[in-house]
Amino acid sequence: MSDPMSDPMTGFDAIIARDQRVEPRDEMPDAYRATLIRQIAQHAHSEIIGMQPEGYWITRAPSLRRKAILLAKVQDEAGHGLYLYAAAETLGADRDDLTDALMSGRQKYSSIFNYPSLTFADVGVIGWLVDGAAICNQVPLCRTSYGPYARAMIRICKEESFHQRQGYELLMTMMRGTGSQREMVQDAVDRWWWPALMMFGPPDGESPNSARSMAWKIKRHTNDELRQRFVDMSVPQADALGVALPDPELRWNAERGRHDFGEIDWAEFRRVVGGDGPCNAERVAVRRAAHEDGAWVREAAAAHAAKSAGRAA
Ligand code: FAQ
Repeated sequence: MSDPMSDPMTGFDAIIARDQRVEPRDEMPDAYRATLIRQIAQHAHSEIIGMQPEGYWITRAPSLRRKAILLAKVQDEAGHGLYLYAAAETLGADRDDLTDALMSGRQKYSSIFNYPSLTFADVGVIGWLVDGAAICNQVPLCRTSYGPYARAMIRICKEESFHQRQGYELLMTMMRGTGSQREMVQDAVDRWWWPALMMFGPPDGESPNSARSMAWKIKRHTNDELRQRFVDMSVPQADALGVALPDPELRWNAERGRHDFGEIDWAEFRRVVGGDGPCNAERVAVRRAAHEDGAWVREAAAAHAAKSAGRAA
């Protein structure tokens, strides 16, 4: 490690080189700020839109226990969205503008949430695979170079670990149940496996942001590295569960010490990210309706704040 006293580098470059954290008060290149706002906003939007596929099942959960667990999980996702929006605000982003960017399609959210949740087994598979992929991608973000984002990720990752376990536990229970329950689980795994692999983003050769984000230590691993890690992690979990992963090319490669896996349908990924997935229109419409329905809450909160400020003055 370099000695800060004899290191001629100062400012932003020095913070990055010494693996310290950039804080909101520090000077930073405009492009660093813009990249972070893009990534953090996309991440926040994903958490908020991500409440929908599971939220649908809250009133349909098969028992009070399952309903309470699911309600808590979906509430956690709302909380993650809020921490992340707050982190984006420390970079100068405006919250109303971010909300508008989501609803107008100016900013993206994760492709994964544009797929439907057809049965209650999907709740388990979302926990196992979607939260599992999210953790794999997000644990390294606890060491991302921007302080407020890194600190938000620590708490988010702890909660995502609970989410992943609750999904796996639900699937374990279903796999010990009836034949049709086992079929439901396998069907859900078949539908979510490939979209979960797409969560890690385009292949490294087609990822325009990776090189610069790695140099700035926003990202600590490339998209393909994390995707491979997720595949290697999931195979023994699928075996323990007793489900098959829907990829005939998936096999252990002793030479690489990793699993080989089949080609992802990148045309599907581009379609879904481009707005033409199975549920894109519905997800955005539901978000817009919720925002409009909540207008009176925002107005009341603003009126209350103005009144309190008036009283204090
Ligand atoms: N979907 O150059 P790259 C969760 C975009 S949270 C849609 O590789 P980058 C919790 C990308 O933004 C899930 N768009 O980009 C939960 C870029 O856009 P641009 C969300 C995607 O940023 C669980 C363009 O493509 N997690 O699941 C996707 O270096 C259960 C080029 O890509 C995060 O957001 C995609 N899959 O790497 C909630 C984690 N992939 O520049 C509820 C933080 C890429 O054209 C239930 N984000 N794009 O506007 C990251 O780690 C990174 O942003 C990556 C993409 C790895 C996602």
